[in-house]
Amino acid sequence: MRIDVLTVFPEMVEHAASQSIVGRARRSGALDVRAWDLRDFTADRHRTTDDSPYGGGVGMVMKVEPIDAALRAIGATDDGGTRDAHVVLMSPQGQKLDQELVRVLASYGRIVLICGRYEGVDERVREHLVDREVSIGDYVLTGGELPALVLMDAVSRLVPGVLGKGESADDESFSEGLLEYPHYTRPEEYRGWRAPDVLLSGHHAEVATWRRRESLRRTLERRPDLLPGARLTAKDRADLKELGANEKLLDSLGEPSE
Ligand code: 4F9
Repeated sequence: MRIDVLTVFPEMVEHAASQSIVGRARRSGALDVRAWDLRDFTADRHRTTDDSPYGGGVGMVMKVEPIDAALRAIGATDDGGTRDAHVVLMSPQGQKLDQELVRVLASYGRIVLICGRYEGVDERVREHLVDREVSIGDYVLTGGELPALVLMDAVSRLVPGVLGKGESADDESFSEGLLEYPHYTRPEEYRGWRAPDVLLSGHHAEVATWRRRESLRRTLERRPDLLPGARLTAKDRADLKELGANEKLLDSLGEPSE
């Protein structure tokens, strides 16, 4: 998969995307990530990417021309404006990123992430140049670079060849729509804090049952809003009832799977 990032801070994106699993995937060829400096697509002596807002007011607005020029130069759109990539504007006004949207974005062969700044991006970028706007949550940031890196991280781990064999299993919990069960590793006891005996028992079936129940317990306690969208068996429902789920919640669950 190819991911192009348009930004006024290409070093920030380049640095983050050269580390860890994304960095390894780039070196292996599974991912082609390119950070572009919007200032390289300006035509004036000062390489201006933003300007004061028409109508007055504080702050600056990101200009449309460098973004349009960059999209054409990198082959994301042709001269007729036809898109050869899925173009995303990182914006607090966009659709909230969740694992379902991550899967949609991972299905494209090529995406372009445009990093705006909070004061704003010329509305014509939204109107004519992008396919969708994506937000990573309801808080104000100084720019779209960190959101772009969050999106890239989440999408990359679904691209074939990015995760190794041992790394890839853990999408399961979220694809089931539940929170992860608790994890423990050595030592068995630390300052009197013991790891649960069942995990040390070597009984694989009991471990699996315990983990499923803990996933259900956690989701019920912390994120009950996830339960109606989760894949639940008849046994899961019975466990939820035993864990104290109320009637209203139990009624809101879909038909059992399996
Ligand atoms: C973008 C915040 C996406 C949340 C972009 C300032 C942003 C953002 N999600 N904030 N520029």
